[in-house]
Amino acid sequence: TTDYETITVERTGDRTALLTLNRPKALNALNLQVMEEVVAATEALDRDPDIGCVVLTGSAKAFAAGADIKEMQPQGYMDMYLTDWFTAWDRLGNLRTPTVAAVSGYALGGGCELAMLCDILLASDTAVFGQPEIKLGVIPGIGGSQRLTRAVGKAKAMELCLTGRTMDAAEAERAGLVSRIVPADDLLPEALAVAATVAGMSKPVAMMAKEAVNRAFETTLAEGVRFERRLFHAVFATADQKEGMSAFVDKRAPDFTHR
Ligand code: CO8
Repeated sequence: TTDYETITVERTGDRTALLTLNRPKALNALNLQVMEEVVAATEALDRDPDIGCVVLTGSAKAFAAGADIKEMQPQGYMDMYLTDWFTAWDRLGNLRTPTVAAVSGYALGGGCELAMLCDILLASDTAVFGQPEIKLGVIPGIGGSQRLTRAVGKAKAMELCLTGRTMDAAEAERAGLVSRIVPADDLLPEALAVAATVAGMSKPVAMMAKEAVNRAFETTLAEGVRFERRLFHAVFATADQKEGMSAFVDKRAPDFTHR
Protein backbone atom coordinates (compact mmCIF):
# COMPACT_ATOMS: atom_id res chain seq x y z
CA THR A 1 0.00 0.00 0.00
CA THR A 2 2.99 2.33 -0.18
CA ASP A 3 3.09 2.70 -3.97
CA TYR A 4 0.02 4.94 -4.20
CA GLU A 5 0.64 8.59 -5.08
CA THR A 6 -2.77 10.20 -4.68
CA ILE A 7 -4.10 8.31 -1.64
CA THR A 8 -2.84 6.86 1.60
CA VAL A 9 -4.09 3.60 3.03
CA GLU A 10 -3.61 2.49 6.61
CA ARG A 11 -4.87 -0.33 8.72
CA THR A 12 -6.41 1.29 11.75
CA GLY A 13 -6.92 -1.78 13.94
CA ASP A 14 -10.28 -3.26 14.90
CA ARG A 15 -10.49 -4.91 11.44
CA THR A 16 -10.81 -1.46 9.83
CA ALA A 17 -8.84 0.48 7.22
CA LEU A 18 -8.64 4.18 6.43
CA LEU A 19 -8.25 5.46 2.87
CA THR A 20 -7.40 9.16 2.64
CA LEU A 21 -7.53 11.11 -0.61
CA ASN A 22 -4.28 13.03 -0.83
CA ARG A 23 -4.12 15.62 -3.61
CA PRO A 24 -4.27 18.70 -1.37
CA LYS A 25 -3.15 21.17 -4.07
CA ALA A 26 -6.19 20.25 -6.20
CA LEU A 27 -8.63 19.92 -3.27
CA ASN A 28 -8.59 16.15 -3.92
CA ALA A 29 -9.96 16.54 -7.46
CA LEU A 30 -10.64 13.07 -8.80
CA ASN A 31 -8.46 12.42 -11.83
CA LEU A 32 -8.07 9.02 -13.47
CA GLN A 33 -5.10 8.16 -11.27
CA VAL A 34 -7.14 8.78 -8.11
CA MET A 35 -9.90 6.57 -9.53
CA GLU A 36 -7.47 3.76 -10.35
CA GLU A 37 -5.79 3.95 -6.94
CA VAL A 38 -9.02 4.13 -4.91
CA VAL A 39 -10.50 1.20 -6.84
CA ALA A 40 -7.31 -0.90 -6.58
CA ALA A 41 -6.87 -0.19 -2.87
CA THR A 42 -10.49 -0.80 -1.91
CA GLU A 43 -10.73 -3.98 -3.98
CA ALA A 44 -7.60 -5.30 -2.24
CA LEU A 45 -9.14 -4.49 1.15
CA ASP A 46 -12.43 -6.05 0.03
CA ARG A 47 -10.64 -9.36 -0.59
CA ASP A 48 -8.96 -9.28 2.85
CA PRO A 49 -10.84 -11.41 5.39
CA ASP A 50 -9.23 -9.40 8.20
CA ILE A 51 -10.93 -6.17 7.05
CA GLY A 52 -14.56 -5.67 8.03
CA CYS A 53 -15.11 -2.01 7.13
CA VAL A 54 -13.30 0.70 5.15
CA VAL A 55 -13.44 4.46 5.85
CA LEU A 56 -12.90 6.90 2.97
CA THR A 57 -12.01 10.48 3.81
CA GLY A 58 -10.36 13.61 2.41
CA SER A 59 -8.95 16.68 4.13
CA ALA A 60 -10.61 19.13 6.51
CA LYS A 61 -11.13 21.56 3.61
CA ALA A 62 -12.19 19.12 0.92
CA PHE A 63 -13.45 15.58 0.80
CA ALA A 64 -13.13 16.07 -2.98
CA ALA A 65 -13.93 19.22 -5.01
CA GLY A 66 -15.08 17.15 -7.95
CA ALA A 67 -13.76 15.30 -10.92
CA ASP A 68 -10.56 16.88 -12.25
CA ILE A 69 -11.79 19.71 -14.49
CA LYS A 70 -8.31 20.32 -15.96
CA GLU A 71 -8.03 16.69 -17.03
CA MET A 72 -11.49 16.67 -18.63
CA GLN A 73 -11.28 20.10 -20.29
CA PRO A 74 -9.53 18.97 -23.53
CA GLN A 75 -11.39 15.66 -23.96
CA GLY A 76 -13.81 14.99 -26.78
CA TYR A 77 -16.66 12.52 -27.09
CA MET A 78 -14.48 9.76 -28.58
CA ASP A 79 -11.89 10.16 -25.80
CA MET A 80 -14.59 9.87 -23.14
CA TYR A 81 -16.34 6.99 -24.87
CA LEU A 82 -13.28 4.92 -25.71
CA THR A 83 -11.72 5.29 -22.25
CA ASP A 84 -15.20 4.73 -20.76
CA TRP A 85 -14.41 7.69 -18.53
CA PHE A 86 -15.40 7.16 -14.85
CA THR A 87 -16.93 3.71 -15.32
CA ALA A 88 -14.34 2.13 -13.01
CA TRP A 89 -15.89 4.13 -10.14
CA ASP A 90 -18.85 1.74 -10.35
CA ARG A 91 -16.57 -0.90 -8.84
CA LEU A 92 -16.47 1.06 -5.59
CA GLY A 93 -20.24 0.66 -5.33
CA ASN A 94 -19.87 -3.06 -6.00
CA LEU A 95 -17.56 -3.75 -3.03
CA ARG A 96 -19.03 -6.29 -0.64
CA THR A 97 -17.27 -4.93 2.45
CA PRO A 98 -19.17 -2.02 4.07
CA THR A 99 -17.72 1.46 3.52
CA VAL A 100 -18.05 4.73 5.44
CA ALA A 101 -17.54 8.15 3.83
CA ALA A 102 -16.27 10.72 6.34
CA VAL A 103 -16.95 14.04 4.62
CA SER A 104 -15.49 17.36 5.72
CA GLY A 105 -15.50 20.49 3.54
CA TYR A 106 -16.30 20.34 -0.16
CA ALA A 107 -18.01 17.26 -1.58
CA LEU A 108 -18.92 18.68 -4.98
CA GLY A 109 -19.64 16.99 -8.28
CA GLY A 110 -17.61 13.78 -8.36
CA GLY A 111 -16.83 14.31 -4.66
CA CYS A 112 -20.53 14.16 -3.78
CA GLU A 113 -20.89 11.17 -6.08
CA LEU A 114 -17.94 9.42 -4.42
CA ALA A 115 -19.52 9.97 -0.98
CA MET A 116 -22.82 8.56 -2.28
CA LEU A 117 -21.00 5.44 -3.55
CA CYS A 118 -20.20 4.64 0.10
CA ASP A 119 -22.63 2.82 2.39
CA ILE A 120 -22.68 5.11 5.43
CA LEU A 121 -22.24 8.85 4.94
CA LEU A 122 -21.07 10.87 7.95
CA ALA A 123 -20.60 14.63 7.53
CA SER A 124 -18.75 17.19 9.58
CA ASP A 125 -20.58 20.44 10.30
CA THR A 126 -18.34 22.07 7.64
CA ALA A 127 -19.42 19.75 4.82
CA VAL A 128 -20.81 21.22 1.58
CA PHE A 129 -22.58 18.99 -0.94
CA GLY A 130 -23.65 19.68 -4.49
CA GLN A 131 -23.68 18.71 -8.15
CA PRO A 132 -22.44 21.95 -9.76
CA GLU A 133 -21.45 20.33 -13.07
CA ILE A 134 -24.05 22.38 -14.93
CA LYS A 135 -22.00 25.50 -14.25
CA LEU A 136 -19.19 23.90 -16.30
CA GLY A 137 -21.48 22.96 -19.16
CA VAL A 138 -21.68 19.27 -18.22
CA ILE A 139 -23.83 16.98 -16.08
CA PRO A 140 -22.96 14.47 -13.31
CA GLY A 141 -21.09 11.43 -14.66
CA ILE A 142 -20.52 9.14 -11.65
CA GLY A 143 -24.17 8.47 -10.85
CA GLY A 144 -25.03 11.79 -9.17
CA SER A 145 -28.29 12.41 -11.02
CA GLN A 146 -29.49 8.95 -9.96
CA ARG A 147 -28.11 8.50 -6.43
CA LEU A 148 -28.83 12.07 -5.30
CA THR A 149 -32.41 11.76 -6.55
CA ARG A 150 -32.88 8.47 -4.69
CA ALA A 151 -31.29 9.95 -1.54
CA VAL A 152 -33.05 13.33 -1.33
CA GLY A 153 -35.96 13.08 -3.79
CA LYS A 154 -36.70 14.86 -7.02
CA ALA A 155 -37.39 18.34 -5.62
CA LYS A 156 -33.92 18.96 -4.19
CA ALA A 157 -32.02 16.82 -6.69
CA MET A 158 -33.51 18.66 -9.62
CA GLU A 159 -32.82 22.07 -8.08
CA LEU A 160 -29.23 21.15 -7.21
CA CYS A 161 -28.46 19.65 -10.63
CA LEU A 162 -30.10 22.50 -12.57
CA THR A 163 -28.80 25.46 -10.57
CA GLY A 164 -25.54 24.13 -9.14
CA ARG A 165 -26.60 25.36 -5.68
CA THR A 166 -24.82 23.61 -2.81
CA MET A 167 -26.24 22.25 0.47
CA ASP A 168 -24.63 22.69 3.86
CA ALA A 169 -24.38 19.77 6.27
CA ALA A 170 -27.62 20.62 8.09
CA GLU A 171 -29.64 20.69 4.87
CA ALA A 172 -27.99 17.47 3.69
CA GLU A 173 -28.95 15.75 6.93
CA ARG A 174 -32.54 17.04 6.82
CA ALA A 175 -32.80 15.83 3.24
CA GLY A 176 -31.57 12.35 4.15
CA LEU A 177 -28.28 12.45 2.22
CA VAL A 178 -26.15 11.95 5.34
CA SER A 179 -26.87 9.76 8.32
CA ARG A 180 -25.39 12.11 10.92
CA ILE A 181 -23.48 15.37 11.41
CA VAL A 182 -20.43 15.33 13.66
CA PRO A 183 -18.35 18.31 14.87
CA ALA A 184 -15.37 18.67 12.48
CA ASP A 185 -12.76 17.65 15.07
CA ASP A 186 -14.65 14.47 15.93
CA LEU A 187 -15.34 13.36 12.36
CA LEU A 188 -12.49 10.94 11.84
CA PRO A 189 -12.57 9.33 15.31
CA GLU A 190 -16.35 8.95 15.00
CA ALA A 191 -16.10 7.46 11.48
CA LEU A 192 -13.47 4.99 12.69
CA ALA A 193 -15.65 4.10 15.69
CA VAL A 194 -18.63 3.46 13.40
CA ALA A 195 -16.37 1.37 11.15
CA ALA A 196 -15.09 -0.62 14.15
CA THR A 197 -18.68 -1.28 15.23
CA VAL A 198 -19.57 -2.59 11.76
CA ALA A 199 -16.32 -4.57 11.53
CA GLY A 200 -17.10 -6.19 14.88
CA MET A 201 -20.20 -7.80 13.40
CA SER A 202 -20.10 -11.03 11.44
CA LYS A 203 -18.57 -10.07 8.10
CA PRO A 204 -20.71 -12.34 5.91
CA VAL A 205 -23.84 -11.22 7.71
CA ALA A 206 -22.86 -7.54 7.35
CA MET A 207 -22.23 -8.20 3.65
CA MET A 208 -25.73 -9.65 3.34
CA ALA A 209 -27.30 -6.74 5.25
CA LYS A 210 -25.57 -4.33 2.85
CA GLU A 211 -26.70 -6.33 -0.14
CA ALA A 212 -30.28 -6.38 1.12
CA VAL A 213 -30.44 -2.61 1.74
CA ASN A 214 -28.87 -1.88 -1.66
CA ARG A 215 -31.45 -4.10 -3.29
CA ALA A 216 -34.09 -1.57 -2.29
CA PHE A 217 -32.65 0.77 -4.92
CA GLU A 218 -32.74 -1.82 -7.69
CA THR A 219 -36.10 -3.56 -7.48
CA THR A 220 -39.76 -3.55 -6.46
CA LEU A 221 -40.90 -3.87 -2.83
CA ALA A 222 -42.23 -7.42 -3.30
CA GLU A 223 -39.04 -8.60 -5.01
CA GLY A 224 -36.90 -6.79 -2.42
CA VAL A 225 -38.76 -8.43 0.47
CA ARG A 226 -38.40 -11.82 -1.24
CA PHE A 227 -34.67 -11.18 -1.68
CA GLU A 228 -34.38 -10.23 2.00
CA ARG A 229 -36.26 -13.36 3.06
CA ARG A 230 -33.87 -15.60 1.10
CA LEU A 231 -30.85 -13.93 2.73
CA PHE A 232 -32.54 -14.05 6.14
CA HIS A 233 -32.96 -17.81 5.77
CA ALA A 234 -29.36 -18.08 4.53
CA VAL A 235 -27.84 -16.44 7.62
CA PHE A 236 -29.01 -19.49 9.58
CA ALA A 237 -26.29 -21.40 7.71
CA THR A 238 -23.58 -19.28 9.35
CA ALA A 239 -21.62 -20.17 12.47
CA ASP A 240 -22.02 -16.55 13.49
CA GLN A 241 -25.81 -16.88 13.79
CA LYS A 242 -25.29 -19.73 16.27
CA GLU A 243 -22.68 -17.71 18.12
CA GLY A 244 -24.67 -14.46 18.16
CA MET A 245 -27.85 -16.03 19.44
CA SER A 246 -26.06 -18.33 21.90
CA ALA A 247 -24.17 -15.35 23.30
CA PHE A 248 -27.45 -13.50 23.84
CA VAL A 249 -29.00 -16.48 25.63
CA ASP A 250 -25.85 -16.97 27.73
CA LYS A 251 -25.70 -13.22 28.56
CA ARG A 252 -22.16 -12.79 27.16
CA ALA A 253 -20.54 -10.88 24.28
CA PRO A 254 -20.48 -12.77 20.96
CA ASP A 255 -17.17 -13.90 19.50
CA PHE A 256 -17.85 -13.93 15.77
CA THR A 257 -15.58 -15.98 13.52
CA HIS A 258 -16.82 -14.27 10.33
CA ARG A 259 -17.99 -17.58 8.92
N1 CO8 B 1 -10.65 19.93 -10.77
C1 CO8 B 1 -9.39 20.36 -10.92
N2 CO8 B 1 -8.82 21.23 -10.07
C2 CO8 B 1 -9.55 21.70 -9.05
C3 CO8 B 1 -10.89 21.31 -8.85
C4 CO8 B 1 -11.44 20.37 -9.77
N3 CO8 B 1 -12.70 19.90 -9.63
N4 CO8 B 1 -11.38 21.94 -7.77
C5 CO8 B 1 -10.38 22.70 -7.31
N5 CO8 B 1 -9.27 22.58 -8.07
C6 CO8 B 1 -7.99 23.24 -7.93
C7 CO8 B 1 -8.06 24.70 -8.34
O1 CO8 B 1 -7.94 24.82 -9.73
C8 CO8 B 1 -6.89 25.28 -7.60
O2 CO8 B 1 -5.71 24.96 -8.31
P1 CO8 B 1 -4.58 26.12 -8.58
O3 CO8 B 1 -4.09 26.47 -7.22
O4 CO8 B 1 -3.58 25.42 -9.43
O5 CO8 B 1 -5.29 27.25 -9.25
C9 CO8 B 1 -6.87 24.48 -6.31
O6 CO8 B 1 -7.61 23.29 -6.56
C10 CO8 B 1 -7.53 25.20 -5.15
O7 CO8 B 1 -8.84 25.57 -5.56
P2 CO8 B 1 -9.41 27.06 -5.41
O8 CO8 B 1 -8.30 28.06 -5.47
O9 CO8 B 1 -10.53 27.23 -6.38
O10 CO8 B 1 -9.98 26.97 -3.92
P3 CO8 B 1 -11.15 27.88 -3.29
O11 CO8 B 1 -11.10 27.60 -1.84
O12 CO8 B 1 -11.04 29.28 -3.77
O13 CO8 B 1 -12.51 27.28 -3.91
C11 CO8 B 1 -14.03 25.52 -4.60
C12 CO8 B 1 -12.93 25.97 -3.62
C13 CO8 B 1 -15.28 26.39 -4.39
C14 CO8 B 1 -14.36 24.06 -4.30
C15 CO8 B 1 -13.55 25.67 -6.05
O14 CO8 B 1 -12.26 25.07 -6.16
C16 CO8 B 1 -14.44 25.02 -7.09
O15 CO8 B 1 -15.50 25.55 -7.44
N6 CO8 B 1 -14.04 23.83 -7.64
C17 CO8 B 1 -14.77 23.14 -8.68
C18 CO8 B 1 -16.03 22.49 -8.12
C19 CO8 B 1 -16.77 21.80 -9.23
O16 CO8 B 1 -17.30 22.39 -10.15
N7 CO8 B 1 -16.81 20.47 -9.17
C20 CO8 B 1 -17.48 19.69 -10.16
C21 CO8 B 1 -16.48 19.22 -11.15
S1 CO8 B 1 -17.21 18.32 -12.49
C22 CO8 B 1 -17.51 16.79 -11.83
O17 CO8 B 1 -17.15 16.50 -10.75
C23 CO8 B 1 -18.20 15.71 -12.57
C24 CO8 B 1 -18.18 15.95 -13.99
C25 CO8 B 1 -18.88 14.81 -14.60
C26 CO8 B 1 -18.45 14.73 -16.00
C27 CO8 B 1 -18.92 13.48 -16.55
C28 CO8 B 1 -17.95 12.96 -17.54
C29 CO8 B 1 -18.28 11.54 -17.99
